[in-house]
Amino acid sequence: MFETIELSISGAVATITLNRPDRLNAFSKTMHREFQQALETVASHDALRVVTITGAGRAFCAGQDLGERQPDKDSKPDLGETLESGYNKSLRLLHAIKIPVVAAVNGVAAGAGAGIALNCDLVLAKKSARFIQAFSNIGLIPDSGMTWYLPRLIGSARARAIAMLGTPVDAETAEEWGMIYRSVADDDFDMELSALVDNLANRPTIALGLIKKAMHESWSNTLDQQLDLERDYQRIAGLTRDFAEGVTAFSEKRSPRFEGR
Ligand code: T3D
Repeated sequence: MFETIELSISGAVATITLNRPDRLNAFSKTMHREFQQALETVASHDALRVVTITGAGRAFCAGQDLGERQPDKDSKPDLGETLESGYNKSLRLLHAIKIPVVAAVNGVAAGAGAGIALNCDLVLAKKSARFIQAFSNIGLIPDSGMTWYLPRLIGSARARAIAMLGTPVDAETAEEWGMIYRSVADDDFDMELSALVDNLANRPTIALGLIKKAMHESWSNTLDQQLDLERDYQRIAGLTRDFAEGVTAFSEKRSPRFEGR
């Protein structure tokens, strides 16, 4: 169905694989379109409880396909327009997904490739992976939300340095800095990923979706606004079957069987 990505759905778990390994999964025009279609499919699939995004081959994603940005002396590209219809549209779709999205960073994540990973809810990376704010190496500024996320995640000093210098950050350092959730030994990556995805898929999905939204909105809210938001979202969580099951399981001293409802 797709040329540049793979979308597989197995039970409650969807996996989107960026699939242009000979270009390190760089985003071509077709890939932008297909990635957006995959995100829309996932968002509208009621039975899903977790989504994973990963890369085929040795890389996660090398950002924009620079083969499509070769200089042309007669016309200059409008990168504002390509961002709006490409990464910005995708990231808005990604944030609107009501279930957890895991970035499984199997190798280098550069430019907007790093951006896509850091926009996901949890980032699990192989120890050998690197995150590169490659933008300034080619005369651009970080996009895909990186000027927003980086100072918040790792502090302004480090954010400015890696954005201006394009210095690669290895996965262990990324974890230490709070840029990603965890880095794991390459040999353990598949096992750790599957345990993480399995755990998420069996947790109370509606609550996880509300946690995702609440955490995201907290960046621009005052404490007072956030207390209001917690009141409203907790009201929704309190009406779910999973809340009833959680309390019943606690009283019966057994593990809860959450259904995501
Ligand atoms: O344009 C807009 O719409 C605005 C939005 C921009 C968003 C952005 O993402 S801008 C940043 C674009 N990305 C980059 O600048 C990263 C470029 N790539 C690299 O710096 C390096 O390839 C890596 C550090 C990612 C990996 O290095 P390495 O040594 O492991 O691999 P390599 O040998 O450089 O790459 C392997 C192949 O993939 C190679 O092709 P070849 O020689 O085997 O035919 C290389 O050209 C290709 N490749 C890697 N990155 C890209 C790419 N081809 C097209 N576009 C790429 N981004």
